[in-house]
Amino acid sequence: MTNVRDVTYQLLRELGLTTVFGNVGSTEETFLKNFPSDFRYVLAPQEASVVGIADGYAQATRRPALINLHTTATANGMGNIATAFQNKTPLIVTAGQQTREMLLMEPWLTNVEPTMLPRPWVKWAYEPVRAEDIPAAFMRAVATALQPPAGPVFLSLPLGDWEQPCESPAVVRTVSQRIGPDPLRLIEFAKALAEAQSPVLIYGAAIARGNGWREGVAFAEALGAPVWAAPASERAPFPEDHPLYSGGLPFAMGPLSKKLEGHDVALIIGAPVFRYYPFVPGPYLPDGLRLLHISDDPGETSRAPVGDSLLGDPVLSLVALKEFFREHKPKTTKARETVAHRMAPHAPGEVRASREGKLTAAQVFQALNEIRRPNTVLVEESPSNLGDLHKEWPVTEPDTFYTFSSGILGGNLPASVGIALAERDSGRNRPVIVVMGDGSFQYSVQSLWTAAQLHLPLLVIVLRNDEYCILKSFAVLEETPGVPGLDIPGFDPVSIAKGYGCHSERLDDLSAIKKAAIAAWAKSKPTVLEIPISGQVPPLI
Ligand SMILES: Cc1ncc(C[n+]2csc(CCOP(=O)(O)OP(=O)(O)O)c2C)c(N)n1
Ligand SMILES: [Mg+2]
Repeated sequence: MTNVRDVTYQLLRELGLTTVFGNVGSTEETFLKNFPSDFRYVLAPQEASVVGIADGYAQATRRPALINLHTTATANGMGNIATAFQNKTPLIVTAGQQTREMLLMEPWLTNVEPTMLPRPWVKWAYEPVRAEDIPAAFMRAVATALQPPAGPVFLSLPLGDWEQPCESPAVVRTVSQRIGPDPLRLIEFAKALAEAQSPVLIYGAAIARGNGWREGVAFAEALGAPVWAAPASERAPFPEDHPLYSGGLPFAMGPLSKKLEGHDVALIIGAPVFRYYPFVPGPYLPDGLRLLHISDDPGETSRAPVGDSLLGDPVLSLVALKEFFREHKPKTTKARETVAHRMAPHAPGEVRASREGKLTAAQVFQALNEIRRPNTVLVEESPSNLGDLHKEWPVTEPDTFYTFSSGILGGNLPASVGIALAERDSGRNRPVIVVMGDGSFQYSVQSLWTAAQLHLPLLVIVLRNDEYCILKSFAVLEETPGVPGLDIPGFDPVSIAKGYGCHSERLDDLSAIKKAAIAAWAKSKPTVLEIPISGQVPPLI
């Protein structure tokens, strides 16, 4: 007689979900009992790391990832679940639940309202009403996670359900992952662009997620319009060495609208309108600019404060739009200005030695850029140094830049672990580097243990300025002097990293940094380089 566990594992096998990213507790052991040898369990010693690793793995493999967390302790992973929701990463988040026999009186580890806990950051949350509904609930979870906009879903699974009889095999279904754009609306958009005197394109991360660099370049060249990256893009949507590339738009109203002055039609595709951060008053758009918007996320198309939207897959839309421009004479072949600060929403500093005698972040990035291969995958969570990073490290190949779409720290270090694992699993074996602020490094630092246990040659750069520098910039902008808690002296990243099983050094010399970075990618364990950098508070905008 087969039981719920057998049927569920067979379904997972058929769906190709044979890696479980997890952190186990008593309420999950019944699911994991006699763990099949064709499955792999990737343990991370804290839930935030589990979710972040799975997010990176799912993004890098372009496949859903399966997560198993511990009942209410799912809450420890909530920040990264929220990030995955905004990253549009399909994650099947599961968690054990106390046994149905005792749930009514709420024993230890009861997930009291399991479908409420992860909201609003999951597309669907469910606890099956009957044990034998679990396999079909998994199938529905996968279908829901994959359909656009993709995102995390949550299943709460009572621990006593797995041995329950379940006679029929699960039904395996497939769903499509792209929604075609309305052809009539597309004609309207194409006409507006063709008639424009000075069109401009704004490309978003969804183009990268949809593997659409080629299609994005082809359309931009056919139209002959400069291309901006949407503000704070979590993926690079366009080659940053292309002559039409203009840089990243700032993430504040006034400054953003200033950048678009002089254009009469803008098309933003695959991003929200717009991703802002500080409130800098100003118009959404400059006078005389008509905004067109394409996204496959109805949340984005409905909450846009300005512009006319079209719901549809960004890459399919680019392909369809290009057809209208076959005979078109491109208006331009070059961006108007040379790129001053690429994707970054705030300005880079100068590359020069600091007065304190410490290296600047820009010097470090310049050195790393010199020695890296073009296909090196860069992951980033280094808030105050973003401008310098994008200036010194142009992203010129697809799928070589990842960061979070949420601003919730703690997602990118574990994501880099998942990405490095995906590089190895896929056989691509591209080098992976993650650049972390010393504050950001702390939030999901446990993921280093997983990277060490998996023998991943991940290079982690920790920029040590002993402060939450970006918040000092914010305090200047917001005119809030005297805020406590912005200095973080006394951390020892090298000891922390060694404690998790990584190779680690503190380096303050550029040639030593270059040598250590090259060596890191040839190692069978992660390397963490702590690099003291000068304290400079760059302007936020
Ligand atoms: C989980 C989480 N907690 C707190 C914050 C608020 N926050 C934003 S930036 C920042 C400091 C980042 O410091 P660090 O990584 O050292 O970068 P630096 O600004 O020094 O470059 C903090 C605490 C956040 N965004 N996410
Ligand atoms: Mg810092």
